[in-house]
Amino acid sequence: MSHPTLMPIRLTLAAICATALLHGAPALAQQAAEVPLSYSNGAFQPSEVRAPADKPVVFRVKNLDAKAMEFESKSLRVEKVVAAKSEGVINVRPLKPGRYEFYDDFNEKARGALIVQ
Ligand SMILES: [Cu+2]
Repeated sequence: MSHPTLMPIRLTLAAICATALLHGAPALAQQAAEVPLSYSNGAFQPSEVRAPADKPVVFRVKNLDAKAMEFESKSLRVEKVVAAKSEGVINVRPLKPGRYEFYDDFNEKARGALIVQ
């Protein structure tokens, strides 16, 4: 099936990507640190993760539970709902060394921390 209404959006995205490449957008050029995390039985696994300072961070949160969770952190300034049995990708700006706590906003007993050094 064709989706003619999607065409202009696709073209726009392609143009933005091409522009970013031509100008060497720093956010894209800089290698992000990937932080894989699982969420199961209402808890983060592991509950403490690490990332290097001064690099963008990409959380990959795999929600193994049968209900949605919301990955949230005030210090990281992020919040994202991750549906049941799916993965959420959360991009975070480059960080200074420190401890950044996160939690599930739907279940505040579920807590974890990102240690940046
Ligand atoms: Cu929230």
